[in-house]
Amino acid sequence: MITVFHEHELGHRVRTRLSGGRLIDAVETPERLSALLEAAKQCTSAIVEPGPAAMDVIQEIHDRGYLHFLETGFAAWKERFPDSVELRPSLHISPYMRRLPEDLLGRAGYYINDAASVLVEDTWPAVLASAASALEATRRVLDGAPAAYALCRPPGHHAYPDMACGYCFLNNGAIAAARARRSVERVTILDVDVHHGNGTQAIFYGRPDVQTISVHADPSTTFPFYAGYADERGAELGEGFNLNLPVAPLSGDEAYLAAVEEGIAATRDFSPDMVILPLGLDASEADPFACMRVTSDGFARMGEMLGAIGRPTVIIQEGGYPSPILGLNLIRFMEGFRATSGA
Ligand code: Q9C
Ligand code: ZN
Repeated sequence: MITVFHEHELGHRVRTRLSGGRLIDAVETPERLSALLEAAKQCTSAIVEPGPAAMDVIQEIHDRGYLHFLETGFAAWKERFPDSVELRPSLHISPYMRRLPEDLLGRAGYYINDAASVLVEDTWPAVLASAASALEATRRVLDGAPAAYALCRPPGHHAYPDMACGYCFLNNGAIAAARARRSVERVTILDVDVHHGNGTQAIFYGRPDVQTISVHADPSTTFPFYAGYADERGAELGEGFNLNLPVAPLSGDEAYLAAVEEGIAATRDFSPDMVILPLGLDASEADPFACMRVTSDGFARMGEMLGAIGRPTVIIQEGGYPSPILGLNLIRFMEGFRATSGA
């Protein structure tokens, strides 16, 4: 299996993170990508650079005004606040107020869900490169590779059509699914990041052609809090095609892998032509978010279980933050995946 990666993904250097009312060091850093890239060199066959991102596919998922804001918002922010290095709004829309204003700060609060989703100087090239990696990996699998790994950063699964959320700007997994749907009929997105794939769920909530499944820490205790519950099953034509599998916080391998197994059973029932696998490694026992206690052996077993689905698979990097075993967890996952899929 190849890894797809573009060096522009190493841009987008956000310095800070707001946690418990304190501004502390960021964790969604270029350094986490470097650690994953070193691991990918050890456990995949080659590192391949993607071609340019297909804007027409990105526009199938994302709103034009939002894309324009991502592309131009930081430069306009710099003009208004010359000494600022991070575009981070101090207010946001709510269910009670959701008009799109003209003002830049107003638009920032419209298009950005939370304090985690910060725009800096080179955010746009980084998010485009991240989506380009997802698209290139998808193209290779459509062309006959059994699997490909898109080393995407920034991650994507929290991003909505018109809203950045939880470090995510463009929903790489959804963009991959949109590309896949041009060539195949049925796609499953099976998300094992420790946080609910809320953006992905919303994008496909009314659709029966893209099944969305997410295994994650129970949102009643864990970000993104406001979605990801088991009773969210899809709407209208999409009813029954969204499956949430919340796991009690701080669970270990057995509980997390039991939920993954349930997701795999639902995938098999759907019988997709392609599986898109948003792979977060942040369920790790060593992850700084400390939501779950999955071990490196657990990631190896997860890889074995997911490889055994036996469908063409695009693995898309989501979360997973700096720890001494971040790279090891990717290596162990890939070893497991290869053992059962042959990819
Ligand atoms: N103290 C991904 O893993 N932080 N995003 C919430 C609560 C947001 C995680 C802070 C976590 C987002 C792709
Ligand atoms: Zn996550």
